[in-house]
Amino acid sequence: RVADDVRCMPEEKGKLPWFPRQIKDLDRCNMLITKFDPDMDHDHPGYNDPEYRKRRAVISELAFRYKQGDPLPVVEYTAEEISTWRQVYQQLRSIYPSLACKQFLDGLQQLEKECGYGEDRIPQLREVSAFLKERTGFQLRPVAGLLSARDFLASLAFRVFQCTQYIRHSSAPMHSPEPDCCHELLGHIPMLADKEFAQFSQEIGLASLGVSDEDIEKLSTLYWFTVEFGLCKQNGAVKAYGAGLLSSYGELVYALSNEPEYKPFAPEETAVQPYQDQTYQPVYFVSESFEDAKMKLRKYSANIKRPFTVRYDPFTCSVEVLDQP
Ligand code: HBI
Ligand code: FE
Repeated sequence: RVADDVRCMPEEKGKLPWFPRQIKDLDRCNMLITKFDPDMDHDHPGYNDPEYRKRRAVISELAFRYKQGDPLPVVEYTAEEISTWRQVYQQLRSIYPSLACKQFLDGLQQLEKECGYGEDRIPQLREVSAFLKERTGFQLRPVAGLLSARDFLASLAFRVFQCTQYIRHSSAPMHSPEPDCCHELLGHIPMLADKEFAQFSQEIGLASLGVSDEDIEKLSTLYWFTVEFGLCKQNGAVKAYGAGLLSSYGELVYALSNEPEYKPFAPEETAVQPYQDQTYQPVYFVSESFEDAKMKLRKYSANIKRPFTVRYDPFTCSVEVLDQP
């Protein structure tokens, strides 16, 4: 019993927070944040729909039971779920060509050609994960909802993307308070098929391993303003690459209108910018390119205090810890 209590202690003084060393350890990175889930959040569009909540419980169970290395669960989506997907797909697809960055458009085109993307069916995580693995080495694992920032970022260190498998409520196809498969499959997956972006994502993950809660907060904010809501310059125009934008018609149009404020991506400043998870962002950060963003992030990460350095070994899918005192 004592050992259990110790393991559950948040962060003891002077002790490093636990972090995964091997891909198998991600089975322990499963701390969910319930603030937006349909059983807890009274404003969730599915809160008063027992059928929806039952369906969510079934899909959650698949994620809870999943262990690293298992085949990804297949969900047979209902006609109502596919109809929600179709509405989201059609509406967003029509504005991508003018507003999304080139890497996103390339990725989406490949997914449509080779991975069954289209408005008529919801792609299965299993086929999408196999597709990504071939392109960039990223793979998916199912997750039941919003994860703690520490656990979510840690999985990126192993090129594992924790991916929800349920869909938003049919009464609100254009908005979801929490990540759902529309957000993951349309917002994140096309970007994760890009080598440079995949590298950027893994580096945020590696930078997060074993750091303090304050540094997790900063990295999480960096993630928010890049991977979720980032803009970048391309041929003199500003385009979207953030998944939160690319999965929300309203915010995508807003972000690229002349209403919001733009600032250049600068990690020291971006990491402490207050952000919004209830409505549109008041400010967006614009990167010169992914190469540039990656270099700036590297410089920032090198300055985070940590009594060791980490190196990812792709042959064993594990993290080597060096210079530990
Ligand atoms: N959990 N399932 C899931 N999906 C995300 O995109 C996600 C998350 N937890 C935290 C998070 N994103 C980010 O906002 C950062 O805090 C890392
Ligand atoms: Fe996301």
